Amino acid sequence: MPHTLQQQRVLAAFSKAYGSAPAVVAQAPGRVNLIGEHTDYNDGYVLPCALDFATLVAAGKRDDDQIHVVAADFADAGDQFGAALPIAHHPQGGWPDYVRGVLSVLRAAGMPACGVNLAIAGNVPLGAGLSSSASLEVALCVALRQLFGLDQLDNQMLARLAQRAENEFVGCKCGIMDQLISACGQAGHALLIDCRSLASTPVPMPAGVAIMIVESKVRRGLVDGEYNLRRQQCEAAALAMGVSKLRDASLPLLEQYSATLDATIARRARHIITDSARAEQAVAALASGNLQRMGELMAASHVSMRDDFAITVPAIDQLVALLQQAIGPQGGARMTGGGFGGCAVALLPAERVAAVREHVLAHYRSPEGEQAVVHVCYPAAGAAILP
Ligand code: GAF
Repeated sequence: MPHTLQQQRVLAAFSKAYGSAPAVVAQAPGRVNLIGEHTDYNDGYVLPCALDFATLVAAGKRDDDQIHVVAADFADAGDQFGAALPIAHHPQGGWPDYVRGVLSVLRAAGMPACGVNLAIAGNVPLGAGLSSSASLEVALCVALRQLFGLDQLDNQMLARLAQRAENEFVGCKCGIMDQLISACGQAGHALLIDCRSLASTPVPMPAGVAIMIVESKVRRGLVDGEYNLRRQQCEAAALAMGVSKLRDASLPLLEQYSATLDATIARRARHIITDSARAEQAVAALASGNLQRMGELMAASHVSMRDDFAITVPAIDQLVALLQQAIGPQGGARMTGGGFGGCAVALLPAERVAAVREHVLAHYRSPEGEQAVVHVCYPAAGAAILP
């Protein structure tokens, strides 16, 4: 049982707050995306893995119609609100709005107006771009589905509801990748997800290949505004080229519009078209264990995020360059996630991990002078009820 410590923490927080044991404990993992960034809301391809870091939610029914929440990772900070719709935002925003958002969409999807006690604990690094918020949303959905027997909601539907909570309640217009991989991840595999149909193809991680995640410690400030702006720019590009989503565009089509498209909008579109194609191409590279090809695709993806999509920052560029230098031709590295800080992901032969880790710890410093934090991860299974 990989989450024993987190399970103990969430059970302790629940019993301290409510004086009883929960009826249900659910877990949902964070994620790392190997390649295909910002392609999800353009109906393109992504290639993420669920991580062996997770958020756990303990839940039990109450006799009234109030929702009570405690968060062990925020010094047992709490929130309380009524289950009756409409559910209002928390006056200070922050993590309570993810809980309120999920309750709001679940109530609309058939959850009764019954009170619930909730406790939350986890070990997904917060604010590092590893989808701690999606893992919280999905863990809440899975716990409440079980508590109220909402069996008509399959994992894909839960992922959609969690995404809706973030889009409509929290206000980040994210795509489906983070919630879907958290709900549907498969141990030992990345998933190639077609974000139009939501069909996913499991891609086994080749034996002897390590996934390294390196936290840059660059704080991701004002990210939602930039994220939503990228989404608007992609929509503008699709509209200008007469397609419903950039998934339906191509480099030749982009070329046809080169004289009339705004240069920034054209670069945003080029990133989406090429990175979605790279996600598809990465499947063959991984399947044949071709780390050199995978490294080339990851390097091209990083350049595209830096120059065309403009979502990297100098410290992340430096971190990725250090990783690429230390890894050499057998493997590669790129920024992963929404951008403007967060983490780099690297794929490399397992026997190179110690040397690469040492190189990065010795040579990288964030703008505030912090060392990187290095994790070696194993692709985990998606969300589940814990025994
Ligand atoms: C964030 C979003 F939540 C995802 O939907 C995705 O767009 C990602 O950024 C970039 O690939 O994690």
